[in-house]
Amino acid sequence: MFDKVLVANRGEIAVRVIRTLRELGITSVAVFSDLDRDALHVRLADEAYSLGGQTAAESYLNTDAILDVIRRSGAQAVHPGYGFFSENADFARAITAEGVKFIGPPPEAIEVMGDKISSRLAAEKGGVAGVPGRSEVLTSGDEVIAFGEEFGWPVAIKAAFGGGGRGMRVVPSADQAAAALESAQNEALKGFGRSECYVERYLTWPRHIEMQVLADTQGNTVWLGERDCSSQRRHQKLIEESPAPEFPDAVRQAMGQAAVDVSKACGYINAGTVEFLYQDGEFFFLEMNTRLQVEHPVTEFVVGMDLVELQLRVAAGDPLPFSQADIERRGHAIECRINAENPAKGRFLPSPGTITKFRRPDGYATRTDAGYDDGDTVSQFYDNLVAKLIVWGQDREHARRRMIRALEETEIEGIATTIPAHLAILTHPDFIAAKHSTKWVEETLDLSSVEAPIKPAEAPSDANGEALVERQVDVEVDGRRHRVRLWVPDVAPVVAAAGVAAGGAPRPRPAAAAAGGGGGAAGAGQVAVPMQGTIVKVLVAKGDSVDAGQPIAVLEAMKMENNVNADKAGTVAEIRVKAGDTVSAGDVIAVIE
Ligand code: MV4
Repeated sequence: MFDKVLVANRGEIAVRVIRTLRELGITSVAVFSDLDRDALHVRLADEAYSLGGQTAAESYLNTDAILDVIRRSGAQAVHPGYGFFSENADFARAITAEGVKFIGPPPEAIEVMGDKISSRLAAEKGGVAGVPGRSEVLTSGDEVIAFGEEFGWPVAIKAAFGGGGRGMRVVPSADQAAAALESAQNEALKGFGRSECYVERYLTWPRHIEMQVLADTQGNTVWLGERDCSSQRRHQKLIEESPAPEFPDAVRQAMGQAAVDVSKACGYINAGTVEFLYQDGEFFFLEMNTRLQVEHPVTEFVVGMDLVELQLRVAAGDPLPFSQADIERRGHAIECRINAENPAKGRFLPSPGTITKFRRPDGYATRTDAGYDDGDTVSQFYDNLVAKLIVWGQDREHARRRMIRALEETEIEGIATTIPAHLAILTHPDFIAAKHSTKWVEETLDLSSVEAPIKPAEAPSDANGEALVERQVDVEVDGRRHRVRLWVPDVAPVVAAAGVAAGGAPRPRPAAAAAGGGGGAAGAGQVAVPMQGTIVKVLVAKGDSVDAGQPIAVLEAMKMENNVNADKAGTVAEIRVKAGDTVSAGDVIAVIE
């Protein structure tokens, strides 16, 4: 086994890997960007080295900086986590060339599975059916039409080097084929640097079920169990569970064997996940993820294993300590991804900022994998996953109720989170009855009444037009404790600032933008940004007259653009930012008189 392992990641997954390293007595080496100098993964690691830089490209994706830390620290292996270098064959080769182990699959397997056409071919070689389609690069709209005429409409055009649904086009009929192919190719070229696309039959109401596999260097490959990841929106998973509900054991066994066959067909070693679409009792190979996934803890709970420990063991050359027949699955596990996003009205707007309070849930079979603690800042430059809540129960209903209890117990202040959306999903009759598919959150679930967790949907003001902020106060009435919400004048700006800022979702709502101003200046002409981000564009100039609610600037945070609006009508007296400037929650960017 290794003595020292470098974790080339940040946030909850770095924390999760560091914990197992500690348990195994292996020295952990963290790396960090300038923004993460005091991050939780850095605080928990045995050693930590600066990579410099702020953005992912400048820090966690800086190969030279990481190679330099490997040399200086003397680490014998690198755990890449997910994202960043986890599916980068060149990085795996670069560290292998230095005699350092990549804790993941061989680079050749990463490459085969990174190209969706070659991964379809690998599955075919393993005798596993993909969604009916053509494993060839499309060269004309006519080929799409020929396929649609033969297999029926709609069809899906997908980017060969894409994944995660980006670059996918659903084509309902022949007349739209040529235009859809062209736009898919353009998006693929822009997003992935490669324009190749292929065509498949489009399944209209599938469930997304994925199978965890594990392979050692002695030729043993096993499947551990499936995860149902059908609760998602815009291809971002919200809730995952295992076992998949209403999933016959005969299908599970067949899917497990299919996942093993696909893995063997590409020479897979280490932990991996084979994704399938499941519809009308049939499953089809979709793609293989050649990394440890975000949702791996639900499998850990059900099989009672530490997947990171097993990754380390097989990377060190040890055989798997069990065979397929030894693997038992017990009970049911559910994971909720707590993102720094405001789910109000189903919009899921990014909500970076400082976490002023974080109370984790506790209790039986309740696990929190968080990348942050109280006082830590969720930066606009990285993933907005703050924490994962994972619970186990003896069956699905016990796990569901335990998750609701755990979510209700969780207190996060200073940023908005997806917790209200999770509660809406977990208490919905369709989820309870397991009638949800991949489209359910977006097409059926009604989140219109979900409110921002920190701040009311409208920032109210009193009769004098003075800004009000929300406060929670505990009162006792006849000995019974009640929590009440009060909207009061903002007399304690330092405490109020972060909470109000995070709830201040940007939309044409006069008081909202300025409510982030920390100084309680709503309606006073101090236009403040509601969240940390980068100014993309300034839309007005000094001397312009503006209406209340008129956009003043465009702010980008976590890859989404948001308008920052005038809090009152008047004349622009001052503009304090220009395109490219980085701003913090509450910064005043313009003054209106
Ligand atoms: C599909 C599909 C239906 N038919 N392919 C989206 C993510 C990417 N991994 C593949 N995706 C899909 N491919 C065919 N032929 C529906 C989806 C899909 C989906 C898949 C998994 C999880 C969520 C999804 C949400 C929308 C569409």
